[in-house]
Amino acid sequence: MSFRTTPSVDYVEDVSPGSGALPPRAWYASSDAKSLSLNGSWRFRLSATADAEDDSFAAEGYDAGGWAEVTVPGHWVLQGDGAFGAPIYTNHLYPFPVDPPHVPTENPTGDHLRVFDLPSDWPADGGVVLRFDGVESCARVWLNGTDIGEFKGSRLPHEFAVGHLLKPAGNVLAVRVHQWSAGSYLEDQDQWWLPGIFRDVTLLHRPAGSVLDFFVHASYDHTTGEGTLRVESDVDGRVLVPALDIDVATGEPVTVGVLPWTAETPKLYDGELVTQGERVPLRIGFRTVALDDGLIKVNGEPVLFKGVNRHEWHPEKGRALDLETMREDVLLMKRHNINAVRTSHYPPHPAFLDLCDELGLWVIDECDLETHGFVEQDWRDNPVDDDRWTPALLDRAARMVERDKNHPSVVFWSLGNEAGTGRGLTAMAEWIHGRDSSRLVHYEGDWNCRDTDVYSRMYAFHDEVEKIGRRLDGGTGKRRELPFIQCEYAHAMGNGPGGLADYQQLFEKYDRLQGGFIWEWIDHGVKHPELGYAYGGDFGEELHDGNFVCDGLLFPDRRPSPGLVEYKKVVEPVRFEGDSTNSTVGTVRVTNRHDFADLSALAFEWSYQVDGETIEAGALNVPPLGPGESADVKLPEPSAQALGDESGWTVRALLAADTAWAAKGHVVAWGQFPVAARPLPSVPPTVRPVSGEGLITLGPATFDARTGAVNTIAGVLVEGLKLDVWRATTDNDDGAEWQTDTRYGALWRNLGLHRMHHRLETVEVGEDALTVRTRVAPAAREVGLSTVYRWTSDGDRLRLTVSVGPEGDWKLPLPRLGIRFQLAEADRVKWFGGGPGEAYPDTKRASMLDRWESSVDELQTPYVRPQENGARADVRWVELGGLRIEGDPEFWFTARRWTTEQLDAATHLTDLTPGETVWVNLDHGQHGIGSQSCGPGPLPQYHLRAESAEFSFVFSANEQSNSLIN
Ligand code: IPT
Repeated sequence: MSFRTTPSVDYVEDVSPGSGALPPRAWYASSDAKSLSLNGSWRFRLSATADAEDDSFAAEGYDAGGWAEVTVPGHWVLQGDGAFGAPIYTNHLYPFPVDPPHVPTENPTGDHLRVFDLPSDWPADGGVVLRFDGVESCARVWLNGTDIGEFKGSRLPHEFAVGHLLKPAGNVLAVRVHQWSAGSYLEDQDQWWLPGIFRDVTLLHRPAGSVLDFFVHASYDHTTGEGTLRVESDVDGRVLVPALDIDVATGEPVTVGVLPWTAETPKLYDGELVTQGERVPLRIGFRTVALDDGLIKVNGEPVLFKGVNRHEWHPEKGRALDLETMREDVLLMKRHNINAVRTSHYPPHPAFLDLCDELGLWVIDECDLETHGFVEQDWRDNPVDDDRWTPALLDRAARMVERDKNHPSVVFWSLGNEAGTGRGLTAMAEWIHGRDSSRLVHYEGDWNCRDTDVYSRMYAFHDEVEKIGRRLDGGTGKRRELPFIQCEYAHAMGNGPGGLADYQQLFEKYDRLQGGFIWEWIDHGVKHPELGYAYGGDFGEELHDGNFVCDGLLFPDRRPSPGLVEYKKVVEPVRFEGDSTNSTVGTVRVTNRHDFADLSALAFEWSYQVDGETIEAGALNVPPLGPGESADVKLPEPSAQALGDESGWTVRALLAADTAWAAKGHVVAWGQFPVAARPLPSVPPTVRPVSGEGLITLGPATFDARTGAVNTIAGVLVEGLKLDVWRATTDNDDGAEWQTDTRYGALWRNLGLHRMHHRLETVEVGEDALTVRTRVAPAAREVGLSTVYRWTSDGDRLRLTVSVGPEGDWKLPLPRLGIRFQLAEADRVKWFGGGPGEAYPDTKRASMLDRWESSVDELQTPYVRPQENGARADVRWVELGGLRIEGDPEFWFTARRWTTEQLDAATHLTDLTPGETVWVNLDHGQHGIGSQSCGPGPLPQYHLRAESAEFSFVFSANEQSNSLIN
């Protein structure tokens, strides 16, 4: 065998999809044919360029003993502790010159080597296929010294026939992987660039007469309740479905009564495809997807997508996900009332789709295609509009459709993401429509919907969505006939997204609006020894997009963020509405908001709270309403009525029995209905302030006589109490760079709201009050807030009333409005108000009124880039640090072990070091959150306008002192 000394690497920049691979086909796991996983430790050598090394390493007998090792599946840049390069994060910019199909000379190239024996029971007959499930971005493969081909299409499978090359022992599999290739131009998704063999490598025995490719057609006729099954197979055989008494030849249709598959009721029938040489398990779900009457219907019913965009992500393994992690994703989605997933922006590991079939999620399966970086040159030379690239596009479409066509969960094929428009996309859509008429085609990039079966957009603002819902948006004739989805909306970057409930209301109101998919599922933070989680720029990238890669509903460690908890509440499939006309003897209207399931899987509970304490609870009888049905259900009359206290009902829908995705008792939906309003705290001003030596005493408090600043309350040191309007700006406050007039983060800083001056005007010791008049204003500006602190007491309790009056022409909303102070010691916190998690004006549907308890540390929400977080809404009272604080009216409560300024300056969580003291904010108002990091800002009703305001807090000694709580 001879090897070239300077190997040709022309294939790297070749726009063609590759050579040598077998035609694409269905992905399945055989019941009886043998397979051998080649995952594990491989020998690894990294070169700086594609042609640095010759191909002699592929020869049998090559000694790679001196090479490093990497784990397959994996990305080499996430292994070797930095010895193998580093990840690069860009949103849409290509991290190399746009010079298609050329890629940089510096092209990290990883030679992978694995020597393996066949198991002793490996059959001698038949063929063998070598399958790669995912390699980024281009690979060339040799087996036992023979060059068997090269391929591109990172998140797509490639198979090679290798039976003739194998021997019982000492097989040498050599894979050369180039980080950059012509294929990189088609893979400009907003994510980390992560080269490597990141999905499984498997050897599949192919017995004589085994299955080649097959297509399960399983439709459902909702008018008859019958399903029709027909399995097309390249190799003839029989199709068995014991539970349905089906035993038919391949290709033959059979119609029987079945239970349909839906995401809510994922009924799968186990079957088998049996050919002469192989048995293949089938999991058959009967369902019919159609565009009917301008609506997306499954089994005759319109569906409402409560979806999420899912990138594959693991903080240590990147896109090399294990089965447990995939399962965790699906379980978390199901437990949060999510019913749909868009596999942004490439076909996922095939096992993920098995889980969607089994546990029930509607899937938009998206092709591995994005050319977003061409937007920088007005889409000139866009590969999707250049015939030379069309074979590569068609290859990608075919590899997706053929691999995934047997999954009932897949209802849409998506051509790709952010690739502009062009003939190549049309060719893909035509091919897909021709190959699989049982599903719909999605693509967002063409608002004229030339090639698609749905009008899809991303980040459309609420008002435009409403216009589309009302069919007042115009557009091409074809578009006007189509249903609408938001394939991306509600950008979950940092604190947020806000405005979810307002979108959901629109989706539920207008038939044409069939829901949407939150951007996105998980923060792509990379676990980092010094930074906690790294994001763009942390690896010294030449170009990067910072923490735009951390915009998920899950933190990198898969802990749900408040955004996910909010989404769960907003899309809950049971709605409870109170009857405000009938207060004490309540009636609640229960609506089944499922598209398919009745309520028989749920149990219902009621409870009655007085002053936040549950005093009675019981089961609630709700009829097993069908989808869309409502019933008025009477709440039992509570036997005890605590007069004079705030009271109200809480009702819950819970799983009546264990399901495949959550245990019995899991709460699916809830509602709360007030009965008696809270009596506001009143403190008769019976005690007069007394001036002493440098101090003023008023009831339980002492003040600095010169400044009027409070020193102690009930013996507790209270430092630096003053008006506060600043918050550490959120990603949504800062807004995306392309948004102009509403990027409040920068506008607030420019105005100086983060460095307000407090000018003391007067300290007035009156008959029954201590009054401190101030003016709070930023340097260099004429606007200000006249701020009066009025302190009164009844001897035991101390009341502070803050009156704020804006002066000058305020053009901006305020970030927050309230007071802040410092406590020397505080750890446990108890409160009666919204919880358990944080909430802001447009993110507070999930905030449940109750009594809650937490430590100060647990109040923090760990956004990967630190920012305002952790406020608790509608707080009636809070106890911490030896004080009890009641609000008139309710307030927003925040406590942290660092200042807002420290939070604002931090770039990673590891920048935040707890100080000795605890900083407390009690806010009368918070500005909304919105989703402006890639969408609309907070809707006007959630703006905190600079207006006159008055609010009070009543301080007293916490009877259960801090040490007792601990
Ligand atoms: C949209 C992309 O489709 C998605 O991949 C991601 O980048 C998201 O935005 C933002 O996080 S493109 C949008 C900038 C119009």
